[in-house]
Amino acid sequence: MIKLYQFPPAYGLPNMSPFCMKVETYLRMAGLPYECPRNADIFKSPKGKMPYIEDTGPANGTSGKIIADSTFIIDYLKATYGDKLDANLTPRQRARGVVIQRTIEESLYWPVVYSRWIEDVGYETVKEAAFSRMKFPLRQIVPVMARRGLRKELYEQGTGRHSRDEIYAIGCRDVVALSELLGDQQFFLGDEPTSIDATGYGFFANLLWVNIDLPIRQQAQKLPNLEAYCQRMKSRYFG
Ligand SMILES: N[C@@H](CCC(=O)N[C@@H](CS)C(=O)NCC(=O)O)C(=O)O
Repeated sequence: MIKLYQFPPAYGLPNMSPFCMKVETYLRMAGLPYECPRNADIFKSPKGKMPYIEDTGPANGTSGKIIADSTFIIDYLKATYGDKLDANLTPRQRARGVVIQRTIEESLYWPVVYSRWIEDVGYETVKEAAFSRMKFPLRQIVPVMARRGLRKELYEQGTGRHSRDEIYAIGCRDVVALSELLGDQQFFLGDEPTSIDATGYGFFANLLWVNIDLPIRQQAQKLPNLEAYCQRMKSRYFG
């Protein structure tokens, strides 16, 4: 059995973490049974981040193999259970998938983090969704510490050194480019879903369907193919 350790669902989405939602989406796309243990503990994650998985294999009860990081998890699942989703991709499509993934996860991710954690309107929304079930005084202390940590991370990564306008210029440019690459196709690499769509859905659903009314979301809302894409993924895999 595959155990997916991740944050609890929030905002009516499977997960408020696009990386967690990516792995859950992939598991559904690949038709792999999984369970999400309650109270997953980020401090038990080998890389100190969510998601991670434990795979006890077909013989449930054997000591589980633990893998952290959404991309390495998907690599492991492909190697262990087969890779029907991407089997027929051409080298050009694979290359396009890598570049789309990097744009979403390594570039667009940071303006999204900024809008959620640094902007007051975003912070109030994530605070309510992620921490309101914690006991007092943790629910007051933990979000402040998380915000401080992410501010530092943004600065060290580089995005946090730009002005607000510059950060949204980066994010909006990524959103427009990704919408253009999706075009009128059903999925990012054509009319059949492939593993890159786990990333696409995890991120764009989190951008479009979490009510944080800031420039990056406003930009995505102007591009109807992104909304249609998310609806398509939702009804196919979470319907
Ligand atoms: N490269 C990692 C990124 C995972 C990641 O950044 N997870 C965030 C949530 S979106 C997290 O766990 N943050 C908590 C922290 O950094 O303390 C992956 O692909 O899984």
